[in-house]
Amino acid sequence: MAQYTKSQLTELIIGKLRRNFGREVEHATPTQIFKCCALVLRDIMNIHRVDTAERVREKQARQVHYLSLEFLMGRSLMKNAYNLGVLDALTQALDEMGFAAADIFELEPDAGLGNGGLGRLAACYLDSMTTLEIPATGYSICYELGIFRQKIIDGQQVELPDNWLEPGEAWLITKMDEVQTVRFGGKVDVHWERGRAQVEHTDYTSVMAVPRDMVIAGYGTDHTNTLRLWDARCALPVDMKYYSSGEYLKAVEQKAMAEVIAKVLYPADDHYEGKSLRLKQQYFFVSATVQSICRAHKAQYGTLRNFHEKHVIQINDTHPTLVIPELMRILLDEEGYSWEDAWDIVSHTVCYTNHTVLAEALEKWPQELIQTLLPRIWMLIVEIANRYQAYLEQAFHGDQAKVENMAIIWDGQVRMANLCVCACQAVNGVSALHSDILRKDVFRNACSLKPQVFKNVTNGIDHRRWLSEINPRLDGLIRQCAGGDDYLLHPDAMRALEHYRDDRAVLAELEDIKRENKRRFAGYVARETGILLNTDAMFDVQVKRLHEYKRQLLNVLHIVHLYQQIKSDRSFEMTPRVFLFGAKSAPGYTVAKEIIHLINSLAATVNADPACKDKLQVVFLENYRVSLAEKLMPASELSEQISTAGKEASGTGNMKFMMNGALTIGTLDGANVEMHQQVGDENIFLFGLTADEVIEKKRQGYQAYEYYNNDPALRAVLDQIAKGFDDGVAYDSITNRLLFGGDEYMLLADFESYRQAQERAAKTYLDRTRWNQMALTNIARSGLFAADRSIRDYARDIWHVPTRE
Ligand code: 26Q
Repeated sequence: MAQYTKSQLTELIIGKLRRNFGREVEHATPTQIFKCCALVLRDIMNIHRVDTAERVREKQARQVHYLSLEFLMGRSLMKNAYNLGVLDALTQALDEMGFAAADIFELEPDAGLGNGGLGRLAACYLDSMTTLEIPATGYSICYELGIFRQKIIDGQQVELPDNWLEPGEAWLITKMDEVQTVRFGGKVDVHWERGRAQVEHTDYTSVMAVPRDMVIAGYGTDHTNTLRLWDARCALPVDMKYYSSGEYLKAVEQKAMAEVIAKVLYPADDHYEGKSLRLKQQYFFVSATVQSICRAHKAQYGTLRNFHEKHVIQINDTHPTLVIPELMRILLDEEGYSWEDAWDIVSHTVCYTNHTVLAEALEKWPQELIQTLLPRIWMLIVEIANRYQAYLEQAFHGDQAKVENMAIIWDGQVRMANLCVCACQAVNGVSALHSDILRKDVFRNACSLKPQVFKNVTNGIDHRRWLSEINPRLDGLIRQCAGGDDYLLHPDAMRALEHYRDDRAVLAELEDIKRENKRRFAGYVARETGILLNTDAMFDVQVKRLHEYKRQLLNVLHIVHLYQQIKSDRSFEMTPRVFLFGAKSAPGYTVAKEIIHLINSLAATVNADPACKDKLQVVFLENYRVSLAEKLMPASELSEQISTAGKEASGTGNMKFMMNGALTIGTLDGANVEMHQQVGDENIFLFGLTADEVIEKKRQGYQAYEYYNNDPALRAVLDQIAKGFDDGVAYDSITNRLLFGGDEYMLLADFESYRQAQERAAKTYLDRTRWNQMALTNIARSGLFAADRSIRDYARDIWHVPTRE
């Protein structure tokens, strides 16, 4: 790998400053310095990019295309410097110019092009695919506004626009020579000529798709990949030509449609809404992507006949499903292939990852919407659906219940997951339990026909970012114990830490690292909010999107229980705790917003009560995002992973906590199951019903209020929440939902078990040696959750591409 020294970087940055801003260092603003750093690293990566592209072309290598409506990239400056091996040199160069590197890094806006888990997973996977030298491209939309900025005003969430492009677009390169055109609406006529269908599409609206590429650097390699973000522009300018030819309205329409498509990321996660703009976004990005892959392929091979040998398309949840009919369209309408030949290519190219089993998250589009917006795509979906239906009738000997369950079009709706299952040679879940549920429940009928299609790839995280980069002292300790930096490319090497389980010096160092990280985080919170965190207390953290199934409310029930004990018993002794929450709610999700309000009401009361001093503190952290998580994970001690068993597909926050030495309190849900397998009963605080028990209890007729009647502590907690706290806001709508609304996520059934697990955690925390040993074991065994492992699984079992050793 080419290396850059401090003085080389200084020279490059100063050069940029002069050329792009006409400034000398003495007169440069920090933002200008940030931009110049980004441009300098971008140049370096671009040189690698050209070489990589040439190598891939020469080798005629098989390529991965990762399609996702979300890439939650966060910040890139420190990450790119780290991967390029110039982090120290850059830090020194900045220092010499009179700027603190940390301050410059802090200026960068998060690229928040995602909601949560699914989007962050895509970002971690880009890093690993690149580090493992897989020729891969990510594709998404260049949203002008990423996930909204959350402000808490009077205890409630308010959404503000997130304008990340200034100065975030320093990383992007616009490729005007690779523009594609995407067609919407209009009329389609098919007529037959000499046995071949001739498709005529008229009266459509065109939108121009402009690639804005972000180069991705791998760690310890010159291999680079690209994240291609499609921007939407008007295909034709509104000019006099159109005014006079009667095309005036068409031109205005085109401009309006183009401008809105890439405007904003939909901020709902795990909840599907049948909005036509969302469908436009999906087709826009899918069509531009498929056209661009096909164009490059034809330029190299002159034919699409070998397309499936050279490309694999990974569909990140059902959001890019239209890639299936779009590729069919190109092979049939533009290449003139037979249906059978086209289907053979498509079905050997696409793979689908499912990220949720929640019924409300499964995408179903009204058929009229697809029909009007995408008339040709609709015809192709109908043909795929009819052929599949015929196959199912035969395979299930006319069992109508099964045929209906797997149908692609039913009741006027297009079911995207079934379209994926029909077309894909590989369908995978994201944790062992989740993949089991897919096989035995969600896709049981499809699985009975083709069991070999259904696979598991347990999620993973970029351990270089989520450990080494954000927790440098822990990184140092691991290097010391595991014999150097080998673990950065071989995460299993972290296991070596276990030899030091009884080493008092190592345990003391672990404790000291956590203490320093807590203080640093407390310093940040104090500067940003004025709130002083008690750093002697256990940092007990639940950060993730706000959703009922994730049960932030169960955490609240327990906190209120602690508060009531403090208030009713003056001599009540407890392990001091700071409860930290961070969560965005979908703007239209009323219950979730009420829960945020409740947490803030509770926090205000507890924090103002002298009885809680040095014992109990509750803080809601505003605007939880990647860059905040990076500060918080190293400072966390207890990780709350308390979803109703069977509902959280995997979780990835759980892995970030574990790698940074927090202990988990959790249910046997998602990847917690594998975590438990790794560390054993003694190194995790498990509680609650299992996924099977949840189902069994519902079958028997679960009655939430019986728990209220039979448990006085729980009753007191719910009564208090119904009445509310010092601010006088009542939350009976929330308690009524639990008591009389069925308590869908079974909080009351798990409350007592959760309380006991919390008691075990509190008690263990007082035994410092024991706690530190548990933390050490968790870190040592977290290698399984490195994204490198996940990507090797995909490469071997699904993509069939080689990886670096
Ligand atoms: C769909 C249609 C219309 C509008 C929005 C959506 C939409 C958007 C985002 C639906 C779902 C999502 C995001 C889902 C998600 O983040 N799922 C999480 O994926 C993680 C990575 O696999 C898992 O770890 C989490 O368990 C899962 O909840």
